[in-house]
Amino acid sequence: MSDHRIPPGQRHVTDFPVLDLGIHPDIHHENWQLRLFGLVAQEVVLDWEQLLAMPQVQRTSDFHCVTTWTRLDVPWEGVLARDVVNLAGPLAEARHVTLHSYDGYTTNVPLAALLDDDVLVAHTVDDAPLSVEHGGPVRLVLPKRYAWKSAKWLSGIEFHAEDRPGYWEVRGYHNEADPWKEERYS
Ligand SMILES: Nc1nc2c(c(=O)[nH]1)N[C@H]1C(S)=C(S)[C@@H](COP(=O)(O)O)O[C@H]1N2
Ligand SMILES: [Mo]
Repeated sequence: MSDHRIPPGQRHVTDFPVLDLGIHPDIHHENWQLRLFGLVAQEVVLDWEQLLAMPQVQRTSDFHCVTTWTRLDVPWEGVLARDVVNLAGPLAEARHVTLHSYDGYTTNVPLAALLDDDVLVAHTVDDAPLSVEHGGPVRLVLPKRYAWKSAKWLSGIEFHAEDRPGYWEVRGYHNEADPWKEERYS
C-alpha cells in the first residue's frame, strides 16, 4: 500500500512512540518562550500568545525515527518555522542553526532546511495540544529529516555562520539525517 512512503530500513507503525533522553520538562504554555538569537538583525523572544497570533497552518507529514519506526500522515498544527525565523531576520552570513530545547537537548540543521513549507513550530498534533511526552507545549517538526532533528520542548533557535553538531550529532548520528538516503550514523 504505502510502501513507497516507507524509507529503506524503516517499518510502519500505527501508534506514536515516545523517544527522548528521558527528561520531560514541565513547561506550562504561559511560561514557554522561544528565543531567536545569534546572527540575527534583531534578537526576538516569542511567547505563547505571540505564537498563536501568527498565521496558523496545518501540515500532514510522515515521521521517521532512526530507530526504524515510521508513522505516516501525522497531522500537525502550528506556525511555519519560516515565519518564526523571519521575525528575527537572520544575517546574510547565518547559514546554520542550533535548535535548543528545555531538556538541554540540541540539534543542528542548515538554515535552509527550516524554510521549507512543511517545517512547523507545532503546538498541536492529532487535533489536540501536544502532550509533554511529544514535546509540548511547542516543538519543531522537520519531516524531511530523521526525527531526532525535530526538537521537542523547543526553547531557542540560534543562528551561526558555521555548522555546530548537536547532542546526537557529536555522538555519531549523521549530520544530514535524510531517511531516503539512510543517513543514520556517520
Ligand atoms: N528536546 C528533545 N527533542 C527530541 C528528543 C529529545 O531527547 N529531546 N529526541 C528526538 C528523537 S531521537 C526522536 S525520534 C523524536 C521523537 O519524538 P516523539 O517522542 O514525539 O515521537 O524527538 C526528537 N526530539
Ligand atoms: Mo529518534
